[in-house]
Amino acid sequence: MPIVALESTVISHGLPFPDNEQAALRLEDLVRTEGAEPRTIGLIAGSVIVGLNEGQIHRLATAKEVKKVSLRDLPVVAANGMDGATTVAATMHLAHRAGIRVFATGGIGGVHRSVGTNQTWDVSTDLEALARYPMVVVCAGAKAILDLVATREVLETRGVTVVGYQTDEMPAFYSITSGLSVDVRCDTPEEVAMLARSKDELGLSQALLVTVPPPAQVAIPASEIEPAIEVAITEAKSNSLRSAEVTPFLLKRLGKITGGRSLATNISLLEKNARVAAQIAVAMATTTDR
Ligand code: PSU
Ligand code: MN
Repeated sequence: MPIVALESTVISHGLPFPDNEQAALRLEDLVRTEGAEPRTIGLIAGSVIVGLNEGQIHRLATAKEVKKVSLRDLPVVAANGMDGATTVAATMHLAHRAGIRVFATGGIGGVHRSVGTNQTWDVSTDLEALARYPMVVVCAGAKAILDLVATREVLETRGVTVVGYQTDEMPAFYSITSGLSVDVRCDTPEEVAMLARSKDELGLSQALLVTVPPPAQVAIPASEIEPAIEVAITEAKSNSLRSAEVTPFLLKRLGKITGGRSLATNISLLEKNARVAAQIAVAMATTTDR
């Protein structure tokens, strides 16, 4: 059966209420429309749920005390019976463990920008997970708040094959272009399925990272979003934010600074990615049968 995993950090920490709950349910509907089964992943009272129900999605969209859960947090949240929203890294771990091969998100985490001449060493565990779990991960590239050049380099170092889906260039989350290369272009779900199959047959542990440009009607050129990103990063710095707080803070501030424009783009690209992931899952289910 074609299945698409979906993450929950974007619900609890990436989008504001009520957009987060609506988007989460809509992503599931879009996956079903394309003929696949959605499995939104998270933790409820310490239990891992692969396929949250509507009530559980509501809980993660509204509850105050939902921990952002990356790999290192998984045992802590599980052992302490807490609610947790899983990042790309933690979702990949749990989805892979459940035998799911395709996963859709918005933008992956990556290398955060240096502050002045200071390398912060804030590098998302998402990059580690992409090197470790052999899944197909569908995204709009890495989040634009990051150092995209450095993020691209780490993907290369860790042996992650980056696919441009109907593009020759890696998208930059809100923007269609980034100036960054992809390793290969695929124009159809079937091409991605074939590539995923060769990767698996070669015994590679890495994910196939399928990068999908945001829809043209809502994409924001880098020149327009960059000033807002710089303002948000300066604010994060003066608030001495660290670690897991940084990304949610920046996304929230960008939404405010752009008057909701970045939020609308974020939701649209999540929707597009969910559809493409479902189409790939369907293609993978049919090609393996042959
Ligand atoms: N994509 C979005 N919004 C998000 C995220 C992805 O459109 O909020 C989340 C993912 O869960 C990703 C996390 O794993 O942001 C990255 O967090 P960090 O930089 O702290 O690793
Ligand atoms: Mn981090």
